[in-house]
Amino acid sequence: MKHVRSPQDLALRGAPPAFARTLHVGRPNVGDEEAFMRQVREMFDRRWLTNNGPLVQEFERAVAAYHGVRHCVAMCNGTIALEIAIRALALSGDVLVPSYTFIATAHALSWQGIRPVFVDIDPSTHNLSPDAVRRMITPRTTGIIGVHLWGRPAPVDALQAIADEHSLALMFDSAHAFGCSAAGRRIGGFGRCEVLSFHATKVFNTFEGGAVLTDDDGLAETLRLMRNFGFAGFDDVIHHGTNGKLPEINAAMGLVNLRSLPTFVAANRERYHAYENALRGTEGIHLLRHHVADDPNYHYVVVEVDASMRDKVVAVLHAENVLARKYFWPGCHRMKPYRESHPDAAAALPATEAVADRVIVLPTGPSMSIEDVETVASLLAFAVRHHDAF
Ligand code: T4K
Repeated sequence: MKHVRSPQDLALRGAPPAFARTLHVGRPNVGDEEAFMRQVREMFDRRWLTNNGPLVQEFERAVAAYHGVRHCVAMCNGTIALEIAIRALALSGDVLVPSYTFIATAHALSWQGIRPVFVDIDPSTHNLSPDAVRRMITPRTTGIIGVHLWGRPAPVDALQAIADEHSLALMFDSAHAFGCSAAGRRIGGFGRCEVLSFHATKVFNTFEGGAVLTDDDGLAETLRLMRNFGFAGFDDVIHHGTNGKLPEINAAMGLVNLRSLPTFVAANRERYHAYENALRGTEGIHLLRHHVADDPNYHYVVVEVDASMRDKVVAVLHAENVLARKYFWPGCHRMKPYRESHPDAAAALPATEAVADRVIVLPTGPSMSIEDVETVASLLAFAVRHHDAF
């Protein structure tokens, strides 16, 4: 087997790792660097660096058109975009969220005095379970935040039906889902609004950045006011607000990367299928598959192994310079702030607990060759087969 050695040879026991350079989950995708530099030079000539400059406006139009929505309100990162969207929707009391998500989804609520109520997932999709959502609704509930985890669409229709039935606001954390579709419908137009992240590690990045997408004109207007301290003119503050503005240089990166997005997604797709082929039939490794009707960005390659071996397998991969990640272990409800405020949450989250103990996210993207993918898959299979030896 190419590059894969016996347990005695593995780096854990002192041998050099399989990869001379580290393979990261989330290595940034960068489009045409020269085009970016040209945009930056023009930006300096204009001396317009932030606050709704021409690049931000062009970027917002492009992202809105790409997602087929009326409004894209760009922000400085996805977390601030979540916070501002939550406030603009006037959520309060309790809001239902998955625990199996990045911590920002929960923090965006608790940061503003709203209690995240952690809801279990469907273990086959890693997304919110509509039945579990129904069970957790109380008179204190004001909203639901669905997460399209790994770019797999959340159960958008079922969540909307529940929200309508109980008069709850529904929004989505779509940080992973740039360019994804749910059965032919592009992510971006579901619920009252959807929130994107353009962090460096995402399929589409602006260094840091985020946005709220919505078809609601009134909501978009409120979001725009809130991201700029509530200013309606030079001297006129008509709304509470904060500083959520996206600088021009980030928008320049976004405009350049948007042109290369099809290339990034094609590279991800090819690597996903290479993993699929290499791991087909391998006992003890389950690759999370996409629904045939969806059109994913393939940015996260997610496998599950038995919980008893997961950490050992990750340690072997790390020793081989494959920086696989245990996203999103241990689940938000087990992170210190929520462990303290939600001591009994685990009882309602059996699928979350099981999945969080099983998942490994593998590196992918244009910076890896197909041969790299095959080597990582071989190492993974090897580590699973021999986990008892470590
Ligand atoms: N909702 C969800 C569901 C999210 O996943 C996120 C963010 C958000 C909301 C909030 O959006 P933002 O406020 O971030 O826009 C990361 C990211 O910081 C975070 O953006 C992301 N989700 C989360 C899934 O992952 P870390 O701590 O794992 O990332 P970091 O900085 O360690 O980078 C991961 C790997 O990427 C590293 O091993 C090295 C590599 N890397 C990273 C950077 C920044 C590079 O090679 N180059 C780089 O420039 O949290």
